[in-house]
Amino acid sequence: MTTSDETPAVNAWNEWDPLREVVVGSAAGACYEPVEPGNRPRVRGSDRPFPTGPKPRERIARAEEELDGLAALLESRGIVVRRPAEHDFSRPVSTPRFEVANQYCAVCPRDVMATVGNGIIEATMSRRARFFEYEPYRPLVYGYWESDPRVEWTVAPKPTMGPEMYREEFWEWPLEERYRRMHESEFCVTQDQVVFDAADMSRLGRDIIVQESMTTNRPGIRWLKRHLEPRGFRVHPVHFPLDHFPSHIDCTFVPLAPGLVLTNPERPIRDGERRMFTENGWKLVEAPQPVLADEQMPEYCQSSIWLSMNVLSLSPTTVVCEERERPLQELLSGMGMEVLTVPFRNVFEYGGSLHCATWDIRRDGGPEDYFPELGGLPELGGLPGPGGVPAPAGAGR
Ligand code: DAV
Repeated sequence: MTTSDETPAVNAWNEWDPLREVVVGSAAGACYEPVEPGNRPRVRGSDRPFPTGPKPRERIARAEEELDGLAALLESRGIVVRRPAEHDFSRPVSTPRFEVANQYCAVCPRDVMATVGNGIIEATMSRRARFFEYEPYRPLVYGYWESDPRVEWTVAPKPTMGPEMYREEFWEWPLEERYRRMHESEFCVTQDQVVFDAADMSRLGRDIIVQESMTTNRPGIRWLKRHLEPRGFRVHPVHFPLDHFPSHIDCTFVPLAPGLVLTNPERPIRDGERRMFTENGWKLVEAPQPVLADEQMPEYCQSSIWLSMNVLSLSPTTVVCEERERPLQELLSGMGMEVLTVPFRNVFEYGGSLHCATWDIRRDGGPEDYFPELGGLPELGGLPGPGGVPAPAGAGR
């Protein structure tokens, strides 16, 4: 891993600057996600029990072929592509506080790993089966960390994932109850420990938005705030009250370029939270209806049809979309963007599409302020970043 003198080995400040290096997930060894207090996977349109253990070889091969296809497309554009190490997901996890029969997969690095500026953050995760999901990425993390002293590596505090961390009755609430509670942001995880998945975060230069969800609680957001604000970021919690099962922000609110966010028409952002964007001249553009109806989604897929908008930006003007999502492709081309496509539907049952299945390591660009009207930008510090100077002792709060 060699890098130029100027750009640190790890450098990504937003979702859209020109992409230079990326990790693409792998379906090798993937298992069905187990039923656990933080997750009740269901077979779509059926009461059959959800399968357990390793996924069949052919299903894995179909997904891996599409992941390889994405990797090849990115390489053809001159982007360095890395893949996770092998990991035995069929092994149970047992800690002093819980046991789970098997793990999940390394298809979605986005859920676990975040690049924020010149730092890598490993999320706490919110589900037992994903407790050790950082492991397949560790050889890469060591590589980046060893190759460049400017790279900061942070592991967020692991929660116990014991029974006290979950509110199991959440899964039994009837829809009316959920509707009544939609503004409370109380889901299957309690507020007693720090919990977040990396995919609830979205990077907009010096501003980071974090969705409160089934996979990220208020202490999780507080931890990110207290970690990132002394390093020069502003961290903003965001909410999408009409999403009754929120998990990961990247099928809901997807920044594509400075001043431009693709939004989910079924999940508007909470009123007061929209202002930050409109007052800073940002445009929120609604994604078109996805081509697949709910009953056409793969039967083991736990995500919504809005995987359609889970796109990967290669630059502010180039975006990768799923091959069959024509309405979205037309919208984006109509806005002057170059749209690249790959088939990706066999990846859906592994929890995500193009954004979920990638983790950007290096993009051009630096710590821009895209929200000048917010004011009160903290000093860039802590990280020995582009300025090269670490923050003075006591700069944290
Ligand atoms: O809207 O179905 C999917 C998130 C995938 N990691 C949704 C969220």
